[in-house]
Amino acid sequence: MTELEGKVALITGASRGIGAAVARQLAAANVKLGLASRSGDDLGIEHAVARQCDVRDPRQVDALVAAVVEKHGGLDIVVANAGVGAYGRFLDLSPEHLDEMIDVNVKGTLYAVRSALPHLVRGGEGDIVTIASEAGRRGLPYEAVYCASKFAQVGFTRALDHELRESGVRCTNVCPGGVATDFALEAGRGRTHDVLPGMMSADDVAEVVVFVLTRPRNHRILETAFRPMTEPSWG
Ligand code: NJP
Repeated sequence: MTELEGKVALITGASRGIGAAVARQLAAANVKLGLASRSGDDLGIEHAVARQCDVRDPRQVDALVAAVVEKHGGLDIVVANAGVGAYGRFLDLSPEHLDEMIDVNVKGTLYAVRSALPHLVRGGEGDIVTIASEAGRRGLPYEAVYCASKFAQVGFTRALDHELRESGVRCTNVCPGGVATDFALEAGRGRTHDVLPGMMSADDVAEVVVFVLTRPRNHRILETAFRPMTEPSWG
C-alpha cells in the first residue's frame, strides 16, 4: 500500500523521456494511468489507457480523458509533461518551430488541464503537476521561444493555484535543468553541449514528481527547481 494507491493519473508525453519515467514510477506505486502521446505507446503498463493523442488537438485530449475516466472511474492527477524545444537565434527559428513550441508546450498544457480539471475537483484531492523548466524561471541564451513557452506554463500553473486551492486541488511547477532525454540530446541543446556529461536522468525528475504528489494534503509545493552540478547557475 502506498499513499498513491488507487489514484488515477493522466500523463501527457508519456511515450519516452520524463513522461515515461513518471508513468513507470507511478505504475509501481499502483496508480492507474492514462497515457497521452502521438505514438500512443502504453509502455507495456498493465491496465493503462493509452492512445494516440496529440495535445495540440483539444478533441483528442477530451477523448482520452473521457476514456480514462470511463475505465478507471475518475481522475486525480494530471502531469502536463508533453513538450518540444528548438534552440537557436530567434530569427533562425521557422514559423513552424514557433508554432510547435507554443502549441505543444502552452496550449497542450491548457487543453490537458481544461479537460481533466472537472474530474480533479470532483475527487476533492487533485494534483496538477506541470513539467516546466529552468527556462520558465529565467531567460536563457538562444532559447527565447522555448523560454516564452515555459514562462507561460509557469505563470498559468501559479495563477491556477489561487483559483483551485479551496477546492483541494494542488498546483506545482517542476522546473528541472538539463535531463538526458531525446529532447535534450537531439532537438534541444544538441549532443555537443558542454553540460551533457553530468545531466540528470528522467528518473531523477520522476522521483521529484512522486515526492510532490506524496506530500501530506495539508500543504502543497508550488515550484521545485533543481539542476545538474555541471550546469552553471546563470545568475
Ligand atoms: O522530452 P522527450 P523530455 N502531443 O523528447 C511527447 C521538459 N524539460 O522527456 O508524441 C502529445 O524525451 C513525445 O511523444 P510522441 C520539456 O520541455 C526537459 O525531455 O510519441 N505528445 C514524448 O513522449 C518537456 O515539457 C528538459 O513523440 C507529444 C514527450 O512528449 C518535458 O520536460 C529540461 C507531442 C517528449 O519526450 C518532457 O521532455 C527541462 C504532442 N504534440 C524541461 N509532442 C530536458 N530534457 O533537458 C511531443 O528543464 N510529445
